[in-house]
Amino acid sequence: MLNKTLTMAVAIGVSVGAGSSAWSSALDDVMKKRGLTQKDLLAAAKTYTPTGGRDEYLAFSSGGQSGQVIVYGVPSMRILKYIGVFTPEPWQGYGFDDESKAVLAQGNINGKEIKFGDTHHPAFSETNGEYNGKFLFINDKANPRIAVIDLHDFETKQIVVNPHFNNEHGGAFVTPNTDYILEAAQYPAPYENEFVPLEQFNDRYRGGVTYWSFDKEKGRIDPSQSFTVEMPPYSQDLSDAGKFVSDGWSFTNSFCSERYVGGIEKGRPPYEAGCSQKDTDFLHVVNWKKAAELFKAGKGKPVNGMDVLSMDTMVENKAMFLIPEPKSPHGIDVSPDGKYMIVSGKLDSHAYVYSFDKMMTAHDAEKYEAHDPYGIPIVSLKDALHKQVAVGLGPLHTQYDSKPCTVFTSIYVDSQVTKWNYCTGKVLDKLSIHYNIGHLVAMEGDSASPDGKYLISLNKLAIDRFNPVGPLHPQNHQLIDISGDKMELLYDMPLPLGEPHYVVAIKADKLKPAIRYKSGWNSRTDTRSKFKARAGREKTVRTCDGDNCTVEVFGTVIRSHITPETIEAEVGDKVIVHLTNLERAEDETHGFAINGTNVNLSIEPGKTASATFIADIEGVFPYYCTEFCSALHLEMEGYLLVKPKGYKDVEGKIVDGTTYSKTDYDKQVGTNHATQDVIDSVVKFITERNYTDFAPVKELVDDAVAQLGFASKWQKDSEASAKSGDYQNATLQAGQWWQYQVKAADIGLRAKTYLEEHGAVVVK
Ligand code: K7E
Ligand code: CUA
Repeated sequence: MLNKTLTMAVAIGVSVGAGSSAWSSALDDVMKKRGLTQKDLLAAAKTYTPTGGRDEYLAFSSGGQSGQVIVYGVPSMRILKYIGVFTPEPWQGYGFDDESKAVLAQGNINGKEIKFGDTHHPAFSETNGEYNGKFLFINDKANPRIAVIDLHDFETKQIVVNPHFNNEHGGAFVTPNTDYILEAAQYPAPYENEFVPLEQFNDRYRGGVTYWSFDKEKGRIDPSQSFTVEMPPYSQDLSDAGKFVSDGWSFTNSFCSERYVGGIEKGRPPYEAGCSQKDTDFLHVVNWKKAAELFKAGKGKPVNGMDVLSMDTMVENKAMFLIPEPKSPHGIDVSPDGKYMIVSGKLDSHAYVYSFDKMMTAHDAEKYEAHDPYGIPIVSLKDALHKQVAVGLGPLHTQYDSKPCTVFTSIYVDSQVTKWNYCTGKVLDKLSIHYNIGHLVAMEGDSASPDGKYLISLNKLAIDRFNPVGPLHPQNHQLIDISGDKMELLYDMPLPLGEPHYVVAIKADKLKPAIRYKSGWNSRTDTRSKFKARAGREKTVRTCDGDNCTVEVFGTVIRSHITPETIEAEVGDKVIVHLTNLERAEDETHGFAINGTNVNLSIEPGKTASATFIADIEGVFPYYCTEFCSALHLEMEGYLLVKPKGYKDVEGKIVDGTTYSKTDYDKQVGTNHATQDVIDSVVKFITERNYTDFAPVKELVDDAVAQLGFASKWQKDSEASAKSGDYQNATLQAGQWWQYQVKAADIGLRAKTYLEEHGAVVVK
């Protein structure tokens, strides 16, 4: 097999070498053939990551309508993972195993299963305003929900449904020590789950911001400690939390403060017109620390099981005020030192820089220009503004550079990124992008200490940038070098999974993801699974309560078999399969799928996963491992037998398709001894060297030793069978002995290669 592959590779090599289209080893020649310029080569050199190389940053992108999160590396722009969040994701068994179905069910609304999410804004957990690499939060705009993803294993652990809002956009934004996760409503609606006519919009419809309390010990949102701050029926948009000087405050902008209600079908001008008449909308400034105190002092009123702090309570306690902001604002981004807030208006060509110091001076002195119709005081724009800068048409979002006062703002209408200085108000550079940029992300660009280096432009339209794939185009994420004075476009990456909005990027070395789970682990709850099975203790139990019978399997998977290899049930039985992956080896995931049942598990090393289904039709259902885990992966199989009710098993036993003699046995044993010689030589190579200095090799060696242990068990069985003259079983058992040897050899060779490539030295 190996020889065959080698011969093939050599043959291909020869034919390529001889053909006229061969690449030359000269760079010039390759450039000419591909039509590349020096500038292209330089850009390529800045992003190209050689085989085995790692990225400096990991970017977590919202997956838009896919309801997922997309993880990719920067600067290589290689996609590493899709994390199932609000939507089933078959590869990870997310939404298929019982454990993750329970997570998705937390997101049911009024008892109804919600099959998609519209993710917009991911946010990392923070310590003192710095990303700490522990958790990622993301919102669902369509169904107001927030999800918690644990970055220990990149799995979704929790979904909470907002009890007050019927829509939201301004989530998820965290406070500097992850005390709260902010979620702002978008389209106003009544808090109570009842019908209220649009005629009562001003009185009964409401916006607001929910402050979800995060239990850092448990790594979960605690709804019992969370509350909503009631706001007028303006369409609240994005938020950001203050930090350092502005810590304790949060900022939420809004559009449609006209409170316009459309109704084009009744002859009313559309929302579009009515929501953009005024020159300004409102920035909501909230003292969330004060609000949290008010909540704890019992000043909230429960609505749908969670407290609401009314506008009156907030105003009485001087905990909320408004500031006018440019027409139809969109993004709000607090500076790394917490002193400034940058807001851009989609229908204005300016970015507005607010000074926290100034707005507080006015607020403290109660110097208000007016009150809004709900009695909320308004600090004048003049009293809060630091600078107003013309940045381009349709500015949306802003990211901070590592250089002082330097920011990058996305300019939607002009399809540009504008680099400017918010201290002086000077525009420094403009770069065209392709096309219609939405958000943008600089490395750790919304933390307390942005890294600069790279900027990614998250474009709404790709149009002509890629090979056409039909009317629905991929999104285009463009990588930009921002290390110098001038921005330089490096690379286009198509993203074909929903419309991402925001992305956050973290230094890769802040993440410490696990390689394996503790054995028998329910990864969705992060507790030991009750259904964990150990090797040799697998069992299948059938119990009946009257006519209702349940077949429950406590099984295991390991290269290359599923235990049990047969599951027997009667038609109508409920079948529950729990499988524990016994592997400790890195990347040895096994899958489990059964025809016609939607059973599809991904069982990573250590994990226990379960599937429950009704065996509702009789028949024979093969099941198998869906991950190509080993040379005998295809043999990782079994049968679910669903028998008619009351079926009597047939007499007799299984007749082997092939029979074996002493000759076959001797031949197999000969092979095994030859294989053992190869293993011994590999073992010698490894143990002569300082292999214990290499952690991955030590793990491989542990795995190989385990495989050899299994081999010797089967060797003993096979020798015992041969001794009793049962050459049929002796041959098959010798075959199993050899299977384990092959696995050990495979692992040993991987270890040997690693040592060769990493300069191990002979020590004895
Ligand atoms: Cu600008 Cu949802 Cu943040 Cu889209 S949002 S771009
Ligand atoms: Cu396990 Cu394939």
